[in-house]
Amino acid sequence: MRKKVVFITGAAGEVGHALVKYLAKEGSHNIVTMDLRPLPTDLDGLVMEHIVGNLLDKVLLARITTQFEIQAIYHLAALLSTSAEFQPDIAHEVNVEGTLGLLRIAAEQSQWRGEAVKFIFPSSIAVYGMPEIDQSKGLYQRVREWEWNQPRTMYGCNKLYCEMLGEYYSKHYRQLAAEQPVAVDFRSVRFPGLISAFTVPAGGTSDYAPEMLHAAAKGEAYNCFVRPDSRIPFMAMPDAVRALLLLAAAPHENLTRRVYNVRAFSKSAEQFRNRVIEAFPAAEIGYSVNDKRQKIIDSWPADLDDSSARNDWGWQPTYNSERAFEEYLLPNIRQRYADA
Ligand code: AKB
Repeated sequence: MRKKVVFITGAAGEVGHALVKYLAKEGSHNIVTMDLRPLPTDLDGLVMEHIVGNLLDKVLLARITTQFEIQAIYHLAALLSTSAEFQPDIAHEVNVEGTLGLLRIAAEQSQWRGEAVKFIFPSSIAVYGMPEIDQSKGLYQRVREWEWNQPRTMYGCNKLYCEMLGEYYSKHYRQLAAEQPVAVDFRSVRFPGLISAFTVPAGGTSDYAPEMLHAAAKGEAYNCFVRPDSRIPFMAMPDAVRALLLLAAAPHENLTRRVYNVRAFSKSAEQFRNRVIEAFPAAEIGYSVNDKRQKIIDSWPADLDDSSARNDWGWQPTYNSERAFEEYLLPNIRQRYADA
């Protein structure tokens, strides 16, 4: 008998780390994880099995599908926006081929079980590409899901296309077959920049905010790579995990879309810097603008309209900016570096 599991890819990454902790605490699922790296040691004992391996390894994936009955997939593995620009071909392989391979597995397992496998996919604000006119971010503040879907990065293109693949596997897969197969239950949230107290991101373009905060907490100087007026929305990591879980748990009939914007607060780099300095008055935070990364941030909206998520599945962030700093980021980050 195959064991029923929830399968998490990219489990050693930032969101994976937080999601595994949460799901393990909840205790209602067997968790199987996969990543190129071993799991961080603080996740020891929390999962049934961790597989160190490559998502593109078809033999390994075949072994996983033979061994487990997958009820839900949280597909978190991805090369983020800055990394992907250095290796666009690899990014395409990991971000697109990797996702397609998992959608195939989800489709196959849905047939086998006679019940849809849930496929939870974190997409990104990177799917947007604001027009290159002065003040465009000021003109179009809270962008809705279907607006400005003209990404300027490989990562954004990959995420947008995978959203479409997810829709296809949910609604139109094998549409000409005599018998309709059981569809995959694909659901996706478009994340803004994420900030964790416990982990530091790697390879993203929204990384300046968490990098600034962690550097200040460690007593290290930091030069922010975007201009002071750069503004995008952010979210504290516990809210990111909550968004994934709330969407996964939402009754199917309540969903009017498969892809939802979520956001918690929108801040400029300078506002973020001021808040960090308020918490760590000795912090040395300057600016050393990288024009190329700046262009990426300029192409992302200043904020997102998340009203569909609020209406359909009761999305509401727990942490606005002040609560995020006071109740989650600062206490945990202070303790983290005091213990180090
Ligand atoms: C990145 O900066 O690439 C990510 C994202 C916004 O999806 N953090």
